[in-house]
Amino acid sequence: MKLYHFPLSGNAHKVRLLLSMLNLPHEAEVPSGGAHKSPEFLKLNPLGQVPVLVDGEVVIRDSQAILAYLGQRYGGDAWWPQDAARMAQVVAWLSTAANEVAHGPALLRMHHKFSRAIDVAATQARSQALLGVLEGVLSHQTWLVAGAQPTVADLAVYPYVALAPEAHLDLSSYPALRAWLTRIQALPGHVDMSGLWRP
Ligand SMILES: N[C@@H](CCC(=O)N[C@@H](CS)C(=O)NCC(=O)O)C(=O)O
Repeated sequence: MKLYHFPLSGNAHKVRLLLSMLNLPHEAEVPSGGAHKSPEFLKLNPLGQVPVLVDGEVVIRDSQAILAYLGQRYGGDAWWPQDAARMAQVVAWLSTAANEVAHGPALLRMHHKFSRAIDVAATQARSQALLGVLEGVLSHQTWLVAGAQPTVADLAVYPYVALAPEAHLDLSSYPALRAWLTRIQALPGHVDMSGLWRP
């Protein structure tokens, strides 16, 4: 298996986490010098973005899609539930990762860390609204999809929330959310990334 990633990409970090937690051997490659826009790379991902996973003949772009693939193929029922209702709950959080998280904390981090021009007030408001929703959910359950074990939903949402300090987001008024971050960081196979919130 081969993962194309950037070290500072929260989307790639989701995949690094699951590969490590599932103990799946893989090589990792960082497309450097704009190689992610080269004709060769665009054959793997026409959007010219990381992460991309190549598993034999299978090529998958998009962090959420990769989590679904790895969870279903290698993770068993715990990471990717087979029950239709629970699977739908996982997919709902994958969708949240691609929408509310991407347009909230992830975008705010792009602004503060990489000087991306954005509507800061609107993005802060979206981020705070999301953190409030997560706090509410995690106040009465351990994982984003209720159950004894984490699913890929947790890994999809985790990186850009855990990177809150780089987005200049204060987590002090979200105790349940902070406890969830700590639980994820305590999972066997958790891998570090620079900029992550720590208790
Ligand atoms: N929806 C995609 C977004 C991927 C994405 O935005 N990748 C960024 C790094 S986090 C990237 O490769 N940016 C380079 C570019 O767009 O040129 C996913 O979840 O994987």
